[in-house]
Amino acid sequence: MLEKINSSEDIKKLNIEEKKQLAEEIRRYILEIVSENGGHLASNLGVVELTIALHSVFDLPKDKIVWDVGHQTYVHKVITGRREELKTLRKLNGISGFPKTRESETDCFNTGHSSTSISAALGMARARDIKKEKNNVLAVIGDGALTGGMALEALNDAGCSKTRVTVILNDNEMSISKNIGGINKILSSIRTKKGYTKSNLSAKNVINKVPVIGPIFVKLVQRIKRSIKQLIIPKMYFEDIGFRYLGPVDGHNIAELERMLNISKKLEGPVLIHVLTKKGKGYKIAEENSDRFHGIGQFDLETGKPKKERDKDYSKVFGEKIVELAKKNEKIVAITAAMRDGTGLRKFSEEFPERFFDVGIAEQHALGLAAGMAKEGIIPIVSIYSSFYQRGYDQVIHDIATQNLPVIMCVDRAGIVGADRRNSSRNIRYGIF
Ligand SMILES: Cc1ncc(C[n+]2csc(CCOP(=O)(O)OP(=O)(O)O)c2C)c(N)n1
Repeated sequence: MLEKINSSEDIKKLNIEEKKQLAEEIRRYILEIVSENGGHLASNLGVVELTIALHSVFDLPKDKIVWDVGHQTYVHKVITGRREELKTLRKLNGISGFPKTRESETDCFNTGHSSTSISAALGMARARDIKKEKNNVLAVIGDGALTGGMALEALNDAGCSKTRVTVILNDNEMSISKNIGGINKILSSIRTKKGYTKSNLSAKNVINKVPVIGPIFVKLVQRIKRSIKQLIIPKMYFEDIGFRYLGPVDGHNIAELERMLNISKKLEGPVLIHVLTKKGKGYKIAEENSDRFHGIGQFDLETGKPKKERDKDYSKVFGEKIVELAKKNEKIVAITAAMRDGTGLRKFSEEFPERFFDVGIAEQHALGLAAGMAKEGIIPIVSIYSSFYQRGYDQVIHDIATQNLPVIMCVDRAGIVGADRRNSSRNIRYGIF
């Protein structure tokens, strides 16, 4: 099946059973490549059905899909004519592991840093309206990336915009580690309320067909339903800020996903589809250890064990040292922006849970938080990858440096980094893990 797929058009010709088979073949293919080359595994295994459904319903490149972070686009690349090239992943001059507009016209926007997709999609949708065109624009964003301030700023703008744009929330309850924060709590409460949208939409379609009285009745019923919904689904956050909320939908059920996507196409204004997926889906070892299989080096497919043990690197030394120092000085706290394991802070988080702060993918906030703590005599150690420090540039200057506050900033993955050396002209990622 896989050999026959060279573009979205080929996907559209398949029936559901064939698509299911294709999903399994794509999983196997990605597993083989990533176990050999290293790469982002768990997130890609989680979006196989979602990507197939998106390509079944939408027409790329006319329709635009902006993938947040972009680490989950291997499936999209396989489908859009880059199946063989994917074998060059993480090799010199090889294919990029992220969307690259110069690689394919179906990659409509370059990503890498988290939480940019809703802004970009809204921008593309507004541009479409100005040009009086009709195409669909979507952002696919994870629940982790939704903790980033930029995503929340964009939701705020999109929600009241009346612009036809769709946000697909790929909710697998994980960032790299377990996702955190208040919005994640809202999502947890919605996750369990399956099937609301289904009854809501089908009832609306039937009643709407009754002449004159139908639409008035629909409005009344909707108002009542909305109040009931407020009771059933605590805090309809997305509807309250102006989105039409669809879901939650099983992200591994292609037929159900296609049905939801087709509904979204007919709706005006901003829509959010809440898709529930399992990180690492289909490869048990990754399902059970999705944090370790988020981004991984070469590993043995049978056992899931790494082929090479990690050398003692900066992060490891840092992780050991900070624990040693924290034992001697109880004012030391550690702050991470969703990168506990990558920055070597796991041991610290286990030994000093009350002095460890994972703030989500929120580098600006991490630095602002550290500034506040330092002002009050605490010793905050903030560890962020070099590339992501860019997000907190203003906070470093405005909140920390100009007030001369003693915040200790540790820069992980600075310079040219071993396994990250995808620095050929097409793959520059400045050392992002
Ligand atoms: C600004 C920024 N900070 C940190 C990262 C590192 N990072 C890459 S993916 C990821 C987790 C994303 O979680 P989610 O959006 O839920 O996607 P999933 O992998 O779970 O599908 C993180 C923290 C990043 N890419 N950009």
